[in-house]
Amino acid sequence: MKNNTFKEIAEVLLGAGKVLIYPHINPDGDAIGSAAAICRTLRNLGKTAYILIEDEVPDNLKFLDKGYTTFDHKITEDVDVSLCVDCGDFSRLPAREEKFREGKVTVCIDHHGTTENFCDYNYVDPQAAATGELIYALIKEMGIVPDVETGEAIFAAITTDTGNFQYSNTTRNCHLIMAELFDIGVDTNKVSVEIYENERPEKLMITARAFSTIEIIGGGRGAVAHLTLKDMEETGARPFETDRIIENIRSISGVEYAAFIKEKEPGVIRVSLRAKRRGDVAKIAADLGGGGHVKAAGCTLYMPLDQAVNLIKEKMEEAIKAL
Ligand SMILES: [Mn+2]
Repeated sequence: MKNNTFKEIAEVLLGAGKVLIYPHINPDGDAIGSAAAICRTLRNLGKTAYILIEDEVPDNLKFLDKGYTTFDHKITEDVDVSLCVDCGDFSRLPAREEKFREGKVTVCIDHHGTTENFCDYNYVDPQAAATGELIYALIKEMGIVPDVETGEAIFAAITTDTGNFQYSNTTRNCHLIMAELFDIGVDTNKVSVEIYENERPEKLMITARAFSTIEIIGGGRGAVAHLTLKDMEETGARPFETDRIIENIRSISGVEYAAFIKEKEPGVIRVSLRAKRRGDVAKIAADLGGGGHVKAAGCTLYMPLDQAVNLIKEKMEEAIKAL
């Protein structure tokens, strides 16, 4: 699998009149930040550019969308370039695949290790903490100094995919880019407040409910929490507002394995698993028909909630014994 160069991809974009940008489904900060940064850059160059989405942009990322995103496949015809960002295969843009293929040239910029070269031009770097890092390099290769708004989008991409520079994927390059963003005048505190201190009370209510169910198992090395459908209804929380609960559970001192178990529908249970230092949750998830990474994985179980909680506790106890 061979990457194209940023120079080759920069030339493709500079030669295009109309570009549609494709972030992955359930878009996160990296997907939206990367897409917004390149969309802004292309528009600044006088090109027609939109971000074609199939899911709502999460509330705390809406500030990045300055009229870039659209659900409308007819927004522009004769697309020169279909550019997918932070997204490595058609299963991550299912409702947009046909439109994506309509582009005269297809380009993929991504950092997922599982991404195969599936476009005409590809740049996939699993060492990059965020696709935003790659988009930043591409913009510079286009000969452009990013403006403040572009810089804010790049910051959003990198801060969210690195757990605000805490995760093991954080590199010197992430911090070098931050230094350059300061040089162009990005107010990182302002953007951080938008992303991280912009929650609805309902999110805190549902988080409190999940916390109240925390069980410590395996002699302190495991923690499990759960939520029922009723919890979601009574608090009025939105589905994505429980996304970060699992990281909070993992943050407990001494915990190596964390699980967050959520009833999506009666008998349909979504399980999120995390490992801290030594554990491997990919194995547990795969055993249960799911998948993911060594430190972050998940699966769906088709059984009553209490049964799912017990099953996960058993699996975790086993894994903790093997630590
Ligand atoms: Mn990413």
